[in-house]
Amino acid sequence: MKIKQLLMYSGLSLMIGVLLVACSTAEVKAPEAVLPIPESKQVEWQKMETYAFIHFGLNTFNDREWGYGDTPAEMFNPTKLDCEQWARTFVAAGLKGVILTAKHHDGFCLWPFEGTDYTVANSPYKNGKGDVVGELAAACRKYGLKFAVYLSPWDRHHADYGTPAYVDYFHAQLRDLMTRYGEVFEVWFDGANGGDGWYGGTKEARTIDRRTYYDYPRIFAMLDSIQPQAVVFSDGGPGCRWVGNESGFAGATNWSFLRKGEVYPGYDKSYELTSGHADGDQWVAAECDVSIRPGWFYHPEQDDQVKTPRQLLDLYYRSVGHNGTLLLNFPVDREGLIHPTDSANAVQFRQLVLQELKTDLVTGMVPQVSNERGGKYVASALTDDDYDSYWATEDSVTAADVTFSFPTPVRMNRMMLQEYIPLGQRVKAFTVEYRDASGQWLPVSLNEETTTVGYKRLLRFRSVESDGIRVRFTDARGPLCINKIAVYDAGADADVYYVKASPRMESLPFTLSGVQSDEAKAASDHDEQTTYFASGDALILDLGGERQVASFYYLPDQSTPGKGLVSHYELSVSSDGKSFQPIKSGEFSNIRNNPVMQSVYFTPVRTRYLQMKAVRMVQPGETMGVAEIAVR
Ligand code: FUL
Repeated sequence: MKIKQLLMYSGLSLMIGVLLVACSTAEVKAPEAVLPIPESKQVEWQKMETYAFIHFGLNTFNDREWGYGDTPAEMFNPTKLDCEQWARTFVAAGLKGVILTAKHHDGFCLWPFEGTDYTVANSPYKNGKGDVVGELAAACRKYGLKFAVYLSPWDRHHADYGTPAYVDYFHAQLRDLMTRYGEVFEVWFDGANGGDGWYGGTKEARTIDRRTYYDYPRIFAMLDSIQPQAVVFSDGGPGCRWVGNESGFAGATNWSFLRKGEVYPGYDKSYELTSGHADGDQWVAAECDVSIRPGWFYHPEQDDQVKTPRQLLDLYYRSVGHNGTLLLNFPVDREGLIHPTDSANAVQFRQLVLQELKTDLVTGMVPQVSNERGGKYVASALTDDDYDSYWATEDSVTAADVTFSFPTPVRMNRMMLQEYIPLGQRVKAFTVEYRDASGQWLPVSLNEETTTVGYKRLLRFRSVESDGIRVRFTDARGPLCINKIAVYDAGADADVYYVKASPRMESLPFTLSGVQSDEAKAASDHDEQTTYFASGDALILDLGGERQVASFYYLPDQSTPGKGLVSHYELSVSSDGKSFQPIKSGEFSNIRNNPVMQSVYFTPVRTRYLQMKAVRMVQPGETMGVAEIAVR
């Protein structure tokens, strides 16, 4: 061939080549969506991944988790309140926004809502001129954080609670909150509803129909018109759902779906929410809420019980890494500040995440795939940084392998996978394997199932040193649409996972009166997984002789759902074990959803016997379950 001919020929083939590529890109259609799919605001919300919660209000000052509604507004007196300090902490901890308890169950408003006098306007804070909601909203704008609010439907202060008049009040209150402070990214409606309360001084129990009382359809319509970008949280959504526990984790299997109309606030099968409904027809992804301390509100005695950076890291893997978001609560203290231990631990947690997932060993690599749709939906899309580019399989293919090979062996122990959720959540099962020295593929060692992926799945597996790693997608609800796979080496400590700390239950020595010691053991063996079930409605602790006591501790059964949970108690003392004097009674607020250690403090008293009586159980008729008990 002459040079000229050759040039013409290669020019022609280049043109043909370019045309072919152009045609194939143009021709290959994106996979059809597999329903249900998220609204775009739900996708943007999920991309926030971690954000803060603030529990602050009268409970901060009265040492309660659920205020009864009778604490005077004058008790709200934070002397150094600084919302900018909160905002700086969140930024340093990598949190993308914050949700504030504008009103908790006690009915006290952190903004000067004119529909009630139970607000900051009647507190000493800034001589009644303060507005915590407004101050936090401004701090968020200044520091580039998103802002949102929690508004408790239950109101233990309001005289009309339980009647239609309260529903009007609640809707007006929400409208006021939604129109004063600019855009909110989320609106948080709690599931705890109805029960004892002050209710304008009547001090009674009021029940409501949790499905219908608040007229949620009207609320959602209001929010759609004035805050259309807001994602609405409740046990069942519609924007995002509760994850079914207050410990901060979702199931390894976690579908972002619910069956429409089934889950309502206070839903009794809340354990289903940890994994969602695989056959659901509504997109309602999970939000994992957890407090950095045992309680949601500040209690000084919990200053040394702040979750460690490693504990938070573990929760991150089981929330964000399990297709959920992490809503991390900070109980602001009595001065109005985030306690230094809480902020230090949150910031170090962030650093641990960044350290563990610092270097993506496969970034920019083009893996080998066993099937490819073609066009733009090719293997190279798996390792780029564009959220909207993804690898997809052909329509009929719901199982495929993705294999990464390295020139020399590398250490690997973490993996991140993301499905392209705007087109739905599809993956039902997958495995991860590495190539051993003899070229054989072996499964990596994991401590959880590899089923769903969703928005994000993070895996921790025992370190392997290998020149190959592959993901085998074995089952899906439609063709695969995967936008990211990343592989990391989290360092030399990568195989040391968090080990659950046993609860701090030091106690004066005691025996349980009338109970065989081997039977009673479960209540004081420092093992939170063993539970003693009492035969009657009371436990009598015999201290063996007169001792001074000032506090009592009760860790309820830790199984899911918890058994034998005490909701109301009475403590009494006796020197002979027969006639008892009551010293304190009250409620273990929120014990069903947050079964952490309950502490009761009382005026120090000398006694030999201390009795805890279960006045009311969460599930009437159950016998009292005690994982651990202590007295000091
Ligand atoms: C619960 C409430 O009852 C707690 O007090 C807390 O606000 C938590 C986040 O939600 O259901």
